[in-house]
Amino acid sequence: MVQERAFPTFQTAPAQVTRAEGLMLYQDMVLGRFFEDKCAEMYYRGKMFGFVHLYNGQEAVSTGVIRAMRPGEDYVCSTYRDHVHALSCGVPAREVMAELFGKATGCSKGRGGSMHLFSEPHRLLGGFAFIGEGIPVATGAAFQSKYRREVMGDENADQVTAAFFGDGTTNNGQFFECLNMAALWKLPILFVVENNKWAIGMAHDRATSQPEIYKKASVFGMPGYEVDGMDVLAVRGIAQEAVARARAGEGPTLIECLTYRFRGHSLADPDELRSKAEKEAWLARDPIKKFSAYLTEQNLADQPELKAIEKTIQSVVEDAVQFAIDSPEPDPSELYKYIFAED
Ligand SMILES: Cc1ncc(C[n+]2csc(CCOP(=O)(O)OP(=O)(O)O)c2C)c(N)n1
Ligand SMILES: [Mg+2]
Repeated sequence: MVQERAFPTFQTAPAQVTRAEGLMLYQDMVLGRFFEDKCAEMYYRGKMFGFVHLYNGQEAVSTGVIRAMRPGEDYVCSTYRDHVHALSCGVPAREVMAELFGKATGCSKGRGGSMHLFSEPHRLLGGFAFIGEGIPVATGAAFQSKYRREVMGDENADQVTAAFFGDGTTNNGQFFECLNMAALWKLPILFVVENNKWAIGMAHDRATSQPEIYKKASVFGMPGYEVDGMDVLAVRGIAQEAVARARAGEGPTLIECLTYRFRGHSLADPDELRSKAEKEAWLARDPIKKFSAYLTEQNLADQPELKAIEKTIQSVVEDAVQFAIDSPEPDPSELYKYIFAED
């Protein structure tokens, strides 16, 4: 059994939220969870093809970071585990579901599928099948913001970029090269590690010489934080600080979110390698249950209100499925369309 990393004492007090912010964060996490549960159902009913990687358990990271940014203006770069990042960015559930069904109405016009979600209006730079592939893309996006602002004099070019990737990916070269460049050029970027302890069936502690990933920031002279990735307010607090620093021209931040995926690596993974005890310990930290309890304890919402949100989201997800079913397949005569930007 993999030894459990001691849960650290986190540096920041939880961010204070208003009732409206709290409900917005709750809604976003519930959307991520319900959408993914529905994906599993549709996958096993043969509606989706290829690999489908779900995000259940990690919702506080997507919501905590992306909802601390300016959706539609700031850039987000994801991985193959990208559906929930897309939803937090504001890509409509209909367009994400249709993409997973390979339909022409999908956000990537049915050309991408699960691992290649993309949305120009929502500044979603992509899901990427290769691990680490998005890190240089995100670094480039951050570079262009800074270049437009400082070299071309565009004062509106103050966008921040967030690059999401897993623990396993931090052993790849792109991670180190991009951290170096981002620190050197003080790029406006958040490197967000979703440390869910596993890279498919490889335990993080067995694959890396220094399992505390946030410490790797220090060799680049960059701030590095570890945060409870099951606590949306803790993630949000750290993300807000990092976004403010990036926007002020003070450069990048590495944020290591300690989290866990509640399902197997992909829907094709029987998930037999992780121990029952480990899974149960992390299930008890479910970020949605934790935040629901917080909202009611703080009198920001009551149970019927939260149930009403869940009901609304359930219908959003059902509607997305119906939309995907009713949508047309891409037209084979348009196979070469959308290969170049001018299309
Ligand atoms: C360059 C490259 N090498 C290997 C793979 C095969 N692969 C797919 S997922 C994965 C593990 C990644 O784990 P992690 O970064 O922790 O992300 P998680 O799946 O846990 O979110 C690997 C090695 C790949 N997709 N790309
Ligand atoms: Mg991982």
